[in-house]
Amino acid sequence: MYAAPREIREAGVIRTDVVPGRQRLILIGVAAIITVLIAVFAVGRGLASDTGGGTSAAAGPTSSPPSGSGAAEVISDFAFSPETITVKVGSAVTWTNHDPFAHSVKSADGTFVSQDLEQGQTFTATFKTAGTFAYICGIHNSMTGTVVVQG
Ligand SMILES: [Cu+2]
Repeated sequence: MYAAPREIREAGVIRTDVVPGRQRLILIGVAAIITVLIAVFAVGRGLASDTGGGTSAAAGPTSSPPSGSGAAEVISDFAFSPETITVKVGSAVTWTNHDPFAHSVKSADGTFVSQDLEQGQTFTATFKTAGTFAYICGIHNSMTGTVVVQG
């Protein structure tokens, strides 16, 4: 019963002796600066790793063609988007299936036919001659699209 009050008094004395007012302010200031620096470094590393990851992820799964010579088609909700895509001769068009069902790309004249594409899979066709190429999904024939290739 007598020990508890003494400990409290001792603790109070220790605090006052070891950390006087001025030193307390300095310590608080230094601690605040260190905290800010750590936060800045943490954010910087986070952003750097995010950027790196995004870049490698984009380059990884598909050898995506340069934006100047390639175009992207999305297969989603049982539709090709855009339904009509216009590219220049020599361009590649890459279809990516976003549906949790298999789809395929099958041109009316048979010049380009994909295998069945599961979710996340891609198919790329390169168009070396000008013309209008209609295509469908080989699994769901009501899904239609058109590639217009301009010379
Ligand atoms: Cu389909």
